[in-house]
Amino acid sequence: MPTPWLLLTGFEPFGGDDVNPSWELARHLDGQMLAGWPVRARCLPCRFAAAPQALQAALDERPAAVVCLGLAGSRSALSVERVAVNLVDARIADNGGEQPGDQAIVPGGPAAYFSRLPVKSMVHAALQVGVPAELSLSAGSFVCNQVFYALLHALRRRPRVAAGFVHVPWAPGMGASSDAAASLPLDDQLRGLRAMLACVLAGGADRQDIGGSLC
Ligand code: PCA
Repeated sequence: MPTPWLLLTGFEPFGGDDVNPSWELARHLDGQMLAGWPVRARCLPCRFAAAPQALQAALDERPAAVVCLGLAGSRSALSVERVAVNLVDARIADNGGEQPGDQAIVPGGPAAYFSRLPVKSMVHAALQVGVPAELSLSAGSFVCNQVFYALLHALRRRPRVAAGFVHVPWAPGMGASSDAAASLPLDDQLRGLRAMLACVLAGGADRQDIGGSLC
């Protein structure tokens, strides 16, 4: 039986920036052992036409758990995404110059998939180590949501593979478009992420905390 391993993805820079903290985090953990699991990191292109295929190539290597990371530049906490929607509506062009609007990711596919990660336990684990973390009900409608949806769609017949998505903030001073008010030092992000991943790899049921949000 091959050793189970964790696939951790990040994204290449986009929107004119020359760095993406999601890939900096994934790259840092590449080759490390977490809770006895080897971590393999892959960098995904920020292009609608190429990201799902790049993800599929990594899934074909049969990881036992998958956590995808992406930058959410307006957020100041690690955001564990709960739901991926079957929608692309790009506010900016991707790195290939494409800007699709109001399209299904998988025509005829389910409207949405829920994360398969223990999302409340992950938020709790990061908060326990002093790192701001939150649940999020929307991964947006750009390439991150596309990858999150494609991930859960691709794994729909592999129910034992834990899989989901975490958005990360800018680190201070990183990226031309970074907003100092919404940033978190990379070391803190890494500490919170390690705590979250340990929780994923422990494989337990999610916490039953009172949560959710009111509008
Ligand atoms: N963030 C973008 C795409 C790549 C990334 O890191 C998003 O939130 O869709």
